[in-house]
Amino acid sequence: MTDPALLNDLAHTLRQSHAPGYQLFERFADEQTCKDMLDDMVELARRAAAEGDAGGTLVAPEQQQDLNGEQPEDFVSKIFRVQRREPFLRFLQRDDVCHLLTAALGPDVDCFLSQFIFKNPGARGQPWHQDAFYFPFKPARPVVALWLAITEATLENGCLHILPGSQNEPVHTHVPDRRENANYGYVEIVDHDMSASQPCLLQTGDLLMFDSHLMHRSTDNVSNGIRAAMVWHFARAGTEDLGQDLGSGKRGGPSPVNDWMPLIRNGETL
Ligand SMILES: O=C(O)CCC(=O)C(=O)O
Repeated sequence: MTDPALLNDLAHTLRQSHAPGYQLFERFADEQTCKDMLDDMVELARRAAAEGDAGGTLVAPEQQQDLNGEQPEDFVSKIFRVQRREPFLRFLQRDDVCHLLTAALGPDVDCFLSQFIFKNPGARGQPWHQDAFYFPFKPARPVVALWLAITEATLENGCLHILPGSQNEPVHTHVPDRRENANYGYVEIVDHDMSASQPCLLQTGDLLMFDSHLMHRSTDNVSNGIRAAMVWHFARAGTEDLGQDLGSGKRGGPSPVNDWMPLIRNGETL
């Protein structure tokens, strides 16, 4: 485990205006942990396809039509609401995850959203956005994400690109992803200069932590292999979810992908 004092310092600076708005923790998870997560999601995708039982999760199909594959998981974009499943919960219960989250958010933390991203060969990237656009919360901040590389992330297989310093921006206008067959919930910032963006080239097990206002995107997977990632989002306990379903474009109900799960109380993982 990384030194708790160091984790504390790194997570603490996440939102400071002079900081880049993100932090990379190399080799945070081991290969077996990443494999366990992928295996669990493959099994779930197959069961959901065969029996119609997604076990309380939400399976979003990849909308891009030119996909090659034989197994159900080859056609999945994301699976939401997975944080209560064993391999994911085990990760969230790590002491160093607790250190990171309490340093960034304080002693009482909920995990309110989780998504496993398959990003199969041919899958579309997610356009420039700020996660805060999807989170109509009171208070609106602090909210942070943990993005775990389940496989290597490269320029070819569609790694993340981030705009350092953009955590200082307000939430910008997001327009619907204009591409044909856009994936569930994809929207795009078109009123900001992204020319200073940087690609996040990651190894399996690398963890990226970032602020909900940080602008980021990912590109299409033009490689022959999968680029998988697991993403969790966290807010302070007691945060009010004002419940607009922005993902499906409907208004007035809670987002079907959110699942508020108490995780840390008084600095201790539950
Ligand atoms: O990993 C990706 O391809 C996109 C993920 C992303 O942008 C997000 O989780 O907000």
